[in-house]
Amino acid sequence: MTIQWYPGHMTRAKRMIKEELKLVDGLLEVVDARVPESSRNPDLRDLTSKPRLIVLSKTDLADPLQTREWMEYWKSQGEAIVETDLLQGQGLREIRAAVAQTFPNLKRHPRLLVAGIPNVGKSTLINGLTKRRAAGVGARPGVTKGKQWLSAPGMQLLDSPGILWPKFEDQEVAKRLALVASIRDEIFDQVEIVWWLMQFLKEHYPDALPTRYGVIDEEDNALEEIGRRRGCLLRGGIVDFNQAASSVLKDFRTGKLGRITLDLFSRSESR
Ligand SMILES: Nc1nc2c(ncn2[C@@H]2O[C@H](COP(=O)(O)OP(=O)(O)O)[C@@H](O)[C@H]2O)c(=O)[nH]1
Ligand SMILES: [Mg+2]
Repeated sequence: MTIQWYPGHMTRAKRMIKEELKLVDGLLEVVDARVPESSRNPDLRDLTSKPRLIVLSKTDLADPLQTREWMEYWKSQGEAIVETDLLQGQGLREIRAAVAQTFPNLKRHPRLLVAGIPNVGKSTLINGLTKRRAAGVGARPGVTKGKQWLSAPGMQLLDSPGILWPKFEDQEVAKRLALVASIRDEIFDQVEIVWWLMQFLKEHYPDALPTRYGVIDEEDNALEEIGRRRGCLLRGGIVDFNQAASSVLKDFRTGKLGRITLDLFSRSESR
């Protein structure tokens, strides 16, 4: 689903984005509301000074209180930002209004690039704005063919999204990005990132695991306990940790553990 980022990939992605940015009047930067800080690209600001609208995606999966804090903070920084639940088509009208407001004097519809790191919802956004049926959603980013413009009400979109590389400034950021499937989980052992998630939940969302799996008495063996309760068993009744981890991961990604934000506003160090 996602691509592995080697330095060569980043260089190529950066070159492509630079070319794409020359063709547009501005961009829609898609950011996952569960990782509003970790899923932003640190170099984007240096690449262009063209107008940018931040589109916060997947707010249906994120903690609404955290989303509000991040929104208020970014607005106080002068950023234009819209929150969306793209699966429900929520926020599209607000995006159109914000775009119209950003380019009041343009004689034609503004041309925009939809950009973001993998899996944040770029294709879903393009489909929503252009009212196309789910073409290419979730697909592995492929080779870009000749550029075309897609017409959408009030704007023109470049046909393929700009794929940004994530920042790997520390292992925690990388783990959060793996949890939301923006980088390949194979970078880590799945048990390791799920273990990290469970510690995070215990500290910041203490009801999440008990609500889904029941109260866990033995904290040290929490994953084993969950595996046993979910029937993730090998021959002889031994718990299959990989299966248990992948079941917790799936529950997190589909919102079954509740609405959770991994980048907590209060703990952010970039402010
Ligand atoms: N729950 C939820 N899922 C979303 C939302 N937007 C996109 N998705 C899902 O996230 C996955 C990745 O979306 P996609 O548009 O392919 O991301 P891209 O890699 O940035 O183009 C797909 O399974 C989408 O259905 C959203 O707002 N809420
Ligand atoms: Mg895509």
